Amino acid sequence: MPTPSAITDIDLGALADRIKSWGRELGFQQLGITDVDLAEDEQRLERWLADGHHGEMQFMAKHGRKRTRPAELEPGTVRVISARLDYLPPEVETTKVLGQPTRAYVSRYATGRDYHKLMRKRLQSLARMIEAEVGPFGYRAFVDSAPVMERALARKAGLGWFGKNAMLLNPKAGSLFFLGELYTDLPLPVDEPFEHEHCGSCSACRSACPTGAIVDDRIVDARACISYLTIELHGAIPEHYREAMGNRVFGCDDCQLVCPFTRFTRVSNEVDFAPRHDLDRASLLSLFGWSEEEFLERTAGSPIRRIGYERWLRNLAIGLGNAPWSRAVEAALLLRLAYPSDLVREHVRWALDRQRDKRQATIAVA
Ligand code: B12
Ligand code: SF4
Ligand code: SF4
Repeated sequence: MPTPSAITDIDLGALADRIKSWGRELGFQQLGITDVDLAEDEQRLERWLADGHHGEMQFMAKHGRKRTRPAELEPGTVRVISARLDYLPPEVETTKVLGQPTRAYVSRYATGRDYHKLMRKRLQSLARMIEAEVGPFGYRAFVDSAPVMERALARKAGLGWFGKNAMLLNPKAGSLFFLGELYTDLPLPVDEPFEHEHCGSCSACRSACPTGAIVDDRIVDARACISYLTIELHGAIPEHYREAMGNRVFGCDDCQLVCPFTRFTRVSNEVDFAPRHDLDRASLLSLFGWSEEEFLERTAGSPIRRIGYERWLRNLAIGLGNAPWSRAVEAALLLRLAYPSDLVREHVRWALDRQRDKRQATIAVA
């Protein structure tokens, strides 16, 4: 943080109100302010790590307590401004695509442009607006880019509660939103933490999770989560999860789509989040047919780019293995049998075996 703030003559309560209204002008749907005490969340995180739920995500373990102690990450931090940005584009189908096994399901946060840059820019604009009012002050903007405990901070800042699916849920907006933060040295008044838990006796998310990744209320074992398997995991996807993945080729939304609060989702008209290249509706075959050049060109600026072409083919091969038998699917898979990557070839072989089994079953019935 650049300099300690000269805060002596500032009405901090009025400033907090203005920060929230500037945030909304900038396009955020909600902002809240919290202190930096995450002692309870720290214990839960340590338990989660000790249980190995982070799998290969070493970035979750390697920063010591910086994740749960904001002032250790950014010295001087006494408050965190937490911001929510809704992302579901209008007229985008969800469950319908999931139910069509020849189409690819890309998690709805990822069909348009990546959110990180957009959100960070807005948080920086917010900081500049504050600076124009109070002069130089210490701050740093984060969007899932550093060891920050975003959901725990958001809950403390009053933005929502932890659903049984571990998502931060807002009673009036569901959970299809991103979170970002401004760490600051301004001793702003804090908001009431969100204490009320609205899940009640519902457990729809736990029953709906295709791979049983929600191992307890509010606890996701990432190693079983389709989001982790398709985005974070670098190697082979364990075979026992492949069938359950269905046509989900990048991320997974099931535990949110079944949630009764998702009906309160407010659609977003952000141009950046509008689906590109039909990623909200494309067939598995058309995406599997993309060349590497096409992949690189069409995923420029998209969250999908991060996984690279090899893992993209790996994920799509699983989707095709799960699709109903067709000559076209078998032919497309056969073409990839010579692809120069063991990872891709192994998933293609698995998919071809599934397709052949289904072909034989089809012939037997006929
Ligand atoms: C690692 C990670 C993942 C991992 C692990 C997920 C997980 N549940 O931890 C994987 C790859 C699986 C993943 C998947 C997804 N992720 Co993610 N992920 C993260 C990341 C980087 C860290 C999360 C973390 O700290 N996990 C550790 C666990 C221990 O913390 P936690 O999940 O917050 O759990 C808390 C609760 O379990 C709670 N808890 C447990 N028991 C109890 C009891 C009580 C009484 C209370 C109050 C709390 C409580 O304690 C924990 C700490 O407080 C954050 C960004 C960030 N820097 O924070 C994004 C983030 C959480 N992910 C996000 C999204 C959108 C997703 C997906 C929806 C993407 C997709 N569609 O595929 C899925 C959803 C899966 C799910 N149901 O959680 C958003 C969530 C927004 C929201 N509304 O909640 C975040 C915040 C990114 C962002 N900037 O917007 N993710
Ligand atoms: S994102 Fe999908 S796999 Fe992960 S916990 Fe939710 S429903 Fe389960
Ligand atoms: S589906 Fe039910 S239990 Fe799960 S988060 Fe939503 S309200 Fe809570």
